[in-house]
Amino acid sequence: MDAVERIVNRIKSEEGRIGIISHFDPDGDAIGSVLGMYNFLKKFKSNVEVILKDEVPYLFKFLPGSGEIMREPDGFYDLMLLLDASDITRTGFDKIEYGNLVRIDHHKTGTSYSDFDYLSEKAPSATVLVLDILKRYDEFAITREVAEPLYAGLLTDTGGFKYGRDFKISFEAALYLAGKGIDCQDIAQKIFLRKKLNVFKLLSLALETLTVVEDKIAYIILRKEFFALTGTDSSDSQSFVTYPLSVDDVAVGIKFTEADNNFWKVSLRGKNVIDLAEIAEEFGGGGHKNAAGLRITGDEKTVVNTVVSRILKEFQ
Ligand SMILES: [Mn+2]
Repeated sequence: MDAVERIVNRIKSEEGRIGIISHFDPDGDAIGSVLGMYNFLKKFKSNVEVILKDEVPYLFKFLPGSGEIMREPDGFYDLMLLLDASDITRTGFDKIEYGNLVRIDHHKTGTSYSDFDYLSEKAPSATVLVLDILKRYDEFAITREVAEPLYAGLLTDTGGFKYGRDFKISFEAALYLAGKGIDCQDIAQKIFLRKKLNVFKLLSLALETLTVVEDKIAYIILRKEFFALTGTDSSDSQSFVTYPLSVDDVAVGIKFTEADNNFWKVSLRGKNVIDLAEIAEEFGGGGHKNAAGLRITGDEKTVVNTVVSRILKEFQ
């Protein structure tokens, strides 16, 4: 029995409460994974819940089921499915009660929880791993409202099919999902072409901070005041790290976001030159080779200097 079959049997045999959960600050893949799984399992189980700590960003609210997401766990879950998250602490909840925890994820780093875990860092998105499981469970139940969130996760984690380790996996999954009645153009338009004007005002402030270091690293800084000035929040800047990464010759793009006074969220994106997951891990973060994140405390200058000089070391 392979991992996919083990996990399918585990879910099928569960007669109690099933929880589906992912990381805080959810991105397209986190939301796509939990909603794809949820919309599918609802067809077979009466006791399934989906839980995310933070609100679904505006751009993903069109995904079917997004209005049914709970904002905190409610009691004991016999089976908890942790999707697109390297560790249960990434859910952002202090206390979650469960009998069995199963992790389905494509992050390079993280914790293994059970014999039913399905982990593959080759997968371009966690939604592709969810798709593997649902195909084996019952292909005929992969309807449009299941396929749409799964496609959204694949589309966003690959940056619109720009990033990935094995594009064959991405395109095969995309082709399969496109055959399930979804409108790929409409989904792409809704996710990439619906920015509010104040998001551009935020971007304009962020781009004023764009700095290139030794033609290898470029970064932008999102100060707390920028969000207040433009009436935005950090979820509006999820894709901004693409701008420093887009600078010619630069190998690493960084986005520093001030979450609270002296508390920073740092996003790292790469062009397949150095392993950013390893660097993020040194700071207690994690991720993938070309897309990783970490959190760090300090004043702006110190934080920027610490992260930039650590990455620069990789080029010496
Ligand atoms: Mn992901």
